[in-house]
Amino acid sequence: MFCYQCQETAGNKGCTQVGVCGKNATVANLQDMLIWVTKGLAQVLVTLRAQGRRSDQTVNRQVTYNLFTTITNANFDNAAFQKNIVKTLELKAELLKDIKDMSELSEAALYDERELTLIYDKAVTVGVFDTEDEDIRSLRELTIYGLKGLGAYMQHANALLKEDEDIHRFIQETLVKTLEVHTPDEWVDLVLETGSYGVRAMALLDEANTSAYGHPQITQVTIGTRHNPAILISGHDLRDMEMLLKQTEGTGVDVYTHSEMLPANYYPAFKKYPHFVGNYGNAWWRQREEIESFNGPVLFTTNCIVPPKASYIDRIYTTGAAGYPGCKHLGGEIGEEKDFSEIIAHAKRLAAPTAIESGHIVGGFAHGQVFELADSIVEAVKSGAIRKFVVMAGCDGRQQGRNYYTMFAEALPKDTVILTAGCAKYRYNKLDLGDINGIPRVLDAGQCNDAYSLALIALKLKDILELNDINDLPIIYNIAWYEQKAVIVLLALLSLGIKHIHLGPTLPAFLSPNVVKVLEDNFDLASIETVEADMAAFFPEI
Ligand code: FSO
Ligand code: SF4
Repeated sequence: MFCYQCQETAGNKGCTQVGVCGKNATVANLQDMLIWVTKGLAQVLVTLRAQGRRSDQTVNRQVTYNLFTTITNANFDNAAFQKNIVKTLELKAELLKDIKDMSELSEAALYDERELTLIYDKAVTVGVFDTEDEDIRSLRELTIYGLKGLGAYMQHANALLKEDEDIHRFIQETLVKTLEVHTPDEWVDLVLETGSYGVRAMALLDEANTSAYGHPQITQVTIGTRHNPAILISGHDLRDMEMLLKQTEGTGVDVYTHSEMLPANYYPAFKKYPHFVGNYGNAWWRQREEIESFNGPVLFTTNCIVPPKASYIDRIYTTGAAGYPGCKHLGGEIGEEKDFSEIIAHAKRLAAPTAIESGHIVGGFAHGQVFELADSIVEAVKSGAIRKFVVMAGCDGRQQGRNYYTMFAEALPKDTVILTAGCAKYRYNKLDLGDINGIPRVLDAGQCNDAYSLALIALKLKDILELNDINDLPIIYNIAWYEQKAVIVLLALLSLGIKHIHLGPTLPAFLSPNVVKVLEDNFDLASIETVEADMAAFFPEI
């Protein structure tokens, strides 16, 4: 195996024996294989489109699902990958029958060995090192990781029956390009184009979430517990959240969110459920202790799963693209009502959660809510009460150095406001950072995909303040990344022309020195240093 797709990769170089995330070599190889056969499927789809054939939604969704399921910490289940590879090959074989001229097709498009031993043999021969040149490999993998994040956001939008054929077309055409030879400049263009499709996918998901569940509102989220048995739900899929809340209604089972599901508390449609208590715990990497004390079953709708301890593995359920061997997977296709009766019955047999915190945290500052507050925010900017906004969106992780983000938030001048989205917020959302004229100093827009809200807020401020360039805004960017959804968020911001982004806690191992140089030269992208050094760089006037 060789995997370097996430921030915690071994030695910031690559995982070669087993993943720091807990992924074993077999799963890593099968993930590479799934990506490779998906590129083949994409080429068949692109060829059929050129022949004038309309694409089929089921097949388009198979492509995005395959990308999604290989994201860090989403799925550790060998059997699930085997099944998906075979399914992809079957779909491709059917479609190949309609291709008139196969002479231009790649090995990935023509490959059709469905026997497991042959799949395993092939799996060790495909992957990151398919590309020899270090810089091209870097740009190619950057594109693929962006597509994985894009695929994840598309699936969540699809779950709410929102579609965009053009995004599917782009994903497939780009997958085909990753099989081809292109110049470094063409790759850089493709990376940025991937970012602009990332903006579109995040917009689609925003539209899917807000049209189904209303616009997030300022909310005081309970972080304490009640005395009923309960289910903890984690991940990003709001449609799963809705189904769980409906099916637990009147059963005596409470529902709490964990990690990236926290923003579900901000949606009007979910507030009406009296058994939806609030949020339990922190970011994904704290789950081993927090699931222990939660006592009840846990539903993972996406990443980030940490390999469960034997003491609670029987309480873990997965759905959608998530999976873990030995844990019950609750199935259901897009458009179907999933059956959560088993996890609900399980919850009833278990004790109520043990309290680990009490009180509230505040969030719900997505674009709709912030636009409602626009007058007071603009007033505070114009009067100088708010000196700067600091975008600290992205992911949290278990690396020790990430306490940088807590210290950075604490060290910020008191006339700054943090704008956040994603699980990075857990590093500072329970600090008492106060407010500026009633505006909290931490404004949480929601999940990592809600970084889209932060972009909309920036664009709106640019209009109101009558600025020509988004980079003239009093906004600084200090973003934390962990996995591939953060990659598409970063590419989306770059595609919007945003410069001077600081990225940490380390720069991606998959960026070669030359690619880092291109990003530095064109976007002024920088890594983080110490809190003191970064404070001095961001606030030279102080
Ligand atoms: Fe976090 Fe995990 Fe949203 Fe990621 S829970 S790290 S970028 O999956 O998805 O922010
Ligand atoms: Fe290593 Fe990250 Fe890949 Fe897991 S996802 S194997 S931790 S690089």
